[in-house]
Amino acid sequence: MASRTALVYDDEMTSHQLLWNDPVCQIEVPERLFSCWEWLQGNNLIERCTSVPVREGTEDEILLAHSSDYLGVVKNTEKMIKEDLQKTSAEYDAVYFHPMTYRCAKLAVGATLELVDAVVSGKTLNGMALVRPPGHHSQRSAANGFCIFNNVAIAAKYAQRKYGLQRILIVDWDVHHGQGTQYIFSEDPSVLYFSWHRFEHQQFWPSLRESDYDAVGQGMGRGFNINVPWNKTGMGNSDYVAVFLHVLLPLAFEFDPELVLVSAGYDSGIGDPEGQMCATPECFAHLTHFLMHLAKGKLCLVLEGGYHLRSLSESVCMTVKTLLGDPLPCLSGEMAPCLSTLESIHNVRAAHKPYWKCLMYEDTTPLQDLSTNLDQAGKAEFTPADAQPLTPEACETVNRDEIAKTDKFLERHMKEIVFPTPSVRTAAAVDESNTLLLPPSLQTEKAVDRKEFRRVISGFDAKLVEEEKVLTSLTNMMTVLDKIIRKEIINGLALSCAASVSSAMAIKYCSNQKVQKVLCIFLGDIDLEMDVDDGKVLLINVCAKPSQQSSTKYKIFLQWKEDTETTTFFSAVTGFILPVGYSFQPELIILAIGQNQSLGKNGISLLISLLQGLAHSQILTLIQDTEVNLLKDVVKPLTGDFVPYFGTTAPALKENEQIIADLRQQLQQEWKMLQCSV
Ligand code: Q9C
Ligand code: ZN
Repeated sequence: MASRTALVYDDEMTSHQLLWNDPVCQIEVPERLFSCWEWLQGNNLIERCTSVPVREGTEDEILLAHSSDYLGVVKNTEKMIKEDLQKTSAEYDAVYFHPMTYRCAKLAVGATLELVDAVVSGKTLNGMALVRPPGHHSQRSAANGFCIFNNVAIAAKYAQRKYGLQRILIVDWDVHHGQGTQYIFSEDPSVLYFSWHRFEHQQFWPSLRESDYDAVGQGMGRGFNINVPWNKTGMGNSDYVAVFLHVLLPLAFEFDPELVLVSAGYDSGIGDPEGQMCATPECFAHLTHFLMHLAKGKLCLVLEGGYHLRSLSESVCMTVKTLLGDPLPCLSGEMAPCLSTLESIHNVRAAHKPYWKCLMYEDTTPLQDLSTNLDQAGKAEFTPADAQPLTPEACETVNRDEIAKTDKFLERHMKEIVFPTPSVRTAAAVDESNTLLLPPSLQTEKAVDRKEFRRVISGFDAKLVEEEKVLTSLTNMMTVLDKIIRKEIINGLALSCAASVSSAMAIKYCSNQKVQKVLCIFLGDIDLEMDVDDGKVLLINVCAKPSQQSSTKYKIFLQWKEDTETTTFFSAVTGFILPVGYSFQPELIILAIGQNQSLGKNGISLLISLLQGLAHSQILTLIQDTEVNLLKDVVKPLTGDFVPYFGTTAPALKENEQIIADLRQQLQQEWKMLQCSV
């Protein structure tokens, strides 16, 4: 059976290389590809993917995004001697040509298009192309920034032409601005282009005015170009996730793409000499995971930059593992975006307010140049030594030391964050009569009678549990929960005749088993007082009836109306539940579905799927037996077989959005990832 993830690679693309001394271009080396491949091999990831052979992109395909004059120029370099190659290279900014450049650039295009074919045709669900030279700086008639042909731009045009796609999202997480891609689609509303990039108030290369947040697209394309400038270096996991949650995802869900292409540059990762950012490899697992929830999962990643070999390779492995559906490592580090990030988020949201329904109730105007005056806004610390000119030899030494430092950090770090994946993903415990509702592939658990279980149960109000039926459903639940805690399974589900009692007892059991932090999301009416006062449990109750109690740090009531629009649902998930979850950093999640929950099947599936970015994907789902019709919608995301689809959405009612905005306002000092403004 073909694997769900395509991998496109050919080592011939390592033959393009720099033939002379050039300090600007020397980081773009063939080892970048070799290294990724070796690390994928070392992690046994290659055999888990569907291998797709590369081909050359044709002239017609290249002409989808480039002029024939420019194609001619590149073609001519094939026969050139070194001096002429050097001369042609000098006509462009930060580019080198080699006799094999034309061939490799054609292979990079062809590899990308083969990936698009595999994914759009449905042969695979998603995939990655490891290519050189990269593409996103390349323009209609110009090479730029190591890029010859714009692989991703050509891919978008190709997918439109060949498959008639009407909405394509391009996510450019490379640390540089893909100005080439921006130019190609700036007037095109059928391609939504998102790029974040090191900008430093236009001081950083390519230092363009049009890389700022107020470049939103032109003509018909207004609103379809999203730039998030990084005005400081040292941005890390929380900054990246905050921008995804508060900028990219809301707009992307509303845009409703049919295909997602990623300009996957890893120079935004830790240790990269160009980016000077701090995002650790597992961050790319989370970014990938978020994007897997768009376009029915059709996701194609194409390598762009990334110059620290180990950081690049670890991050590529994280990306591919996530595409394959493996559980995600937790994000490390304190989860709070820095001030400069908040300012950028605020500004992009304000600039895009006229074009997107999900931003229509923002009351914001751009904060012009605020962070220049905010000295505390930055994260990275620079010693004066960084500012002094160094001799080439001294530079070499500093660089070598820097590289080694990150190598060492990553060696330790990856050991800390990755834990062995249980061989069984999902298990379920339901009573006999409901076993038939489960897919036959699912591992089913028989309740076991254990001393620890009885101890937990006996600690509860006796009349709650005197019934035989209740007792069985509680033991069912604890059997599954216990396996999750012991890491024998990743996630599980249990039917319960009293979801409130089951949740309370699951929480108690976790505490007995020394699980430090539990996120409990309860959908529907809770009919008993839940004790969450020790700070180890965070309870979010999404419930139709307005709560008598007001929300506190560890007990949050989110009022939900039966007819609440999908738009509001997305903003509740990306703008509230996930930010709170990412701030809390739970070790385990309990999701309970009780009576009178009003989210809808598709919504519940999406929520369960996205929550798997937290807590090493360890999640116990409890379903009240009256809601047994939701079983299928719970199992799918747990087993990794959920393909989200919502279609286009209507604008939200202000009063519904207001409920979320008020809660965010109230809690953003406690849960810092909720912040989306300064
Ligand atoms: N003073 C990619 O990451 N730096 N390209 C130029 C000139 C060029 C990066 C500095 C960086 C190009 C695909
Ligand atoms: Zn780059």
